[in-house]
Order: sequence, then C-alpha cells, then structure tokens
Amino acid sequence: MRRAGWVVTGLSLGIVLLLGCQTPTGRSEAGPRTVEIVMTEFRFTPAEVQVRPGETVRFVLVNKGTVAHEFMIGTPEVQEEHEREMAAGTAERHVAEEHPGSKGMVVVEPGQTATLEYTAPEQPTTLLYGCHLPGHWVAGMRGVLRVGA
Ligand SMILES: [Cu+2]
Repeated sequence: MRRAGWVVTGLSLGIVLLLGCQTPTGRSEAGPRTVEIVMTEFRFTPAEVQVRPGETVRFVLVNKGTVAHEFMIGTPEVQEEHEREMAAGTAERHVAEEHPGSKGMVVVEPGQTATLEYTAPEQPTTLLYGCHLPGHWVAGMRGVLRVGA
C-alpha cells in the first residue's frame, strides 16, 4: 500500500477514528476500503467510483499533475454553488477557512498524495467529485460517485 507523503486525516463528517481496528495482519476487512484516484490536468482517474450506501472509504488522492488540484465531493447543486463561489473570487479563502474538509474536500499539491476518509450517505444517490481551482471544473475535472448497492 502506498504511503501518503502528505496526509490529511481527521476530516469531520463524523468519521470514526480507526485506531484499534487493525488486526495482526494489518489492514483487513475491518478497515475502510481504499480507492485511489489520480489527479492530472484536468481529470480524475477513474472518473467514476461506486460505493455502498453508508460505506466508509478511504480516498487516496495522488496528484501526478503539475499544479495543485482539489477533490471535493458533493451533490451536483453543491458543486455548482462552489464553482460560482470560486468564479466570484471568494474561492481560496472560502476553501481554507470555511470548510476545510467539512464537505469531503482536500487540496493536493503537485507530486503529493493525500487521503480523505468519507462516509457515503445512507440512501442511494449520485454525487460528483470535482476540482474547483480556477478553470479546472470547466475543463472537465470531475467524476461521478455512485452510491448504490
Ligand atoms: Cu484541478
């Protein structure tokens, strides 16, 4: 398993600490599933991820691009709202101060890796993940997070 060079943990969303969940064989069924997503200009690979309702997954976000990228999970409405905020120029402060991680968000510098633990909604739905650094969303830097059985 790849060791994160720059780890962001403890991001809210009621995520439970995993300390004490490891077995002698290391991370097993007891731990969250790991989903690796590679970030480049301007896409996420894979561009579609499926999780079970209520499942907690650990996203490992590998920025193989040459600029910083953001990973934000939300409904299409939340994505559009955030995109408008970014376009309005309130962006960086908004990201840094108002909801660092609170909506399932992390910014990854080029060449770095971050992890984000995320618990899916209990009800099946279709969410998006996207990057809202200037111009990235418009360029198509987004993916589909399907929450279903
Ligand atoms: Cu980006």
